Amino acid sequence: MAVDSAQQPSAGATSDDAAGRHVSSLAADVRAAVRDQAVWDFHTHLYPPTFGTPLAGAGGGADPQGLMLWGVDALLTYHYLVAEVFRVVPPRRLAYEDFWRMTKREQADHIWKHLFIERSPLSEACRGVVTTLRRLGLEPDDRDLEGYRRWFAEQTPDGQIDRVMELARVSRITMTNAVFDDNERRRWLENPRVGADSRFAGVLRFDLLVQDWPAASRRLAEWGYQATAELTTASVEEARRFLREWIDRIGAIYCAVSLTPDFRFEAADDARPGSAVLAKVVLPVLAERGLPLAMMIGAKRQVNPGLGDGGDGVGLADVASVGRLCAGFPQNRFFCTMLARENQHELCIAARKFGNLMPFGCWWFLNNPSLIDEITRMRVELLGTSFIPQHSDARVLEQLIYKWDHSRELIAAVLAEKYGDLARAGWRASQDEVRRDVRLLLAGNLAEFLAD
Ligand code: RAT
Ligand code: ZN
Repeated sequence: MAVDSAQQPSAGATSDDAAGRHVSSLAADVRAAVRDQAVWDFHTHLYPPTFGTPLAGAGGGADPQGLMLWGVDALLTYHYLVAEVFRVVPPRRLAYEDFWRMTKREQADHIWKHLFIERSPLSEACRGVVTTLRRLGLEPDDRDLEGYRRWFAEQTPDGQIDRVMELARVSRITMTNAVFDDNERRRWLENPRVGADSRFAGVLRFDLLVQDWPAASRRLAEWGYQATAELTTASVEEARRFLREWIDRIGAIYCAVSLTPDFRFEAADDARPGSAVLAKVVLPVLAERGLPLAMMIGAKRQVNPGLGDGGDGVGLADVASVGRLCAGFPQNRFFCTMLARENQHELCIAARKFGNLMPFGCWWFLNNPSLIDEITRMRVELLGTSFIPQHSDARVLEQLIYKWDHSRELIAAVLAEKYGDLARAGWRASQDEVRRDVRLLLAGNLAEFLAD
């Protein structure tokens, strides 16, 4: 078909010149589209104030065990930074127990002193604190921790959620509701409306069920379900009842499990307890409810328990097992992220084979600029727009700001380059087309996969 003359390069100019001009305006369009598009954050550890908060802010009592973490002391005591401070003040100089005995404020002082004042905060997690303070209108260059504390003490938890969501342009925050966590479980049982905040979406997370069925069955039995260590027909029925009840209580939009690198799935009749629980309990209930399962695979639990949440390591996972689940359960949908850099290519290939597999995010130790750039680039090359490029994994509310600022910049740079390559190949994406694609990446793919 003939090309419309209006789209032809002007007389005297080569089509390469026109493509070059297009590419430079395109880069600006892409950056604007990525900056403006509200994101639905697929996976966080954030909660609304109804779950209690250790930092009350203006007007209100603090709940020391509260789950909503926010404020500068919480930012500084993020477990990524706890791990980093033990590199510069090793346990032979400050024992783990002595660190954990300190108050949050003392821990924050310790981290601030050693990671921000006595050396420059160059790591990604440190830079994140700096970006966050600046975008909140504070001046990180002042190095005034007490001043930042005073500012946070004047905010309310609820108002801070709105402010942060606006600054980060996050339209919805997906929680991680860990049913085997007694503190959280109690809050759901005591207040059925604890999760009723339209800014947040619930996710039922049940690692123990798949990772250690005998231990999970003991908890279920304590809670009144007739579950036994042996996965009998009666046990399967009771475990299904447990899942259905908690999916309803939480209003879960999907269910989730974190699996260690040694996780294997061979076949539906696989005798391993984890595989059997997936095949007989989890996947049938999720198929019946039309909910996907998110699998996060590759964290080696508690390689160094002294570091608490920061003590997990990473290992190579088995992508073939994920492929077998997708093939064996075509009626189920799977989100998947893996922690090892070396798994990323194979996971993309698996996603090319199985339409019921949606790769997501650059998780935890991969949530660093060089790796986000590499992984996003590879995913675009192999999957086009059909993946979820990032989730924040924020544990502290204000982290949404830096996690999304930093990731947006990287995603935009990769996309600008890819649209440029496409223009040089002869296909110029319009501004509307760019915005459409960015919407898919930052919100639409997730919404469509959930709704399927
Ligand atoms: O990234 C993290 O904060 C980890 O501690 C984990 O929470 C991980 O993301 C998970 O969901 O297990
Ligand atoms: Zn997480």
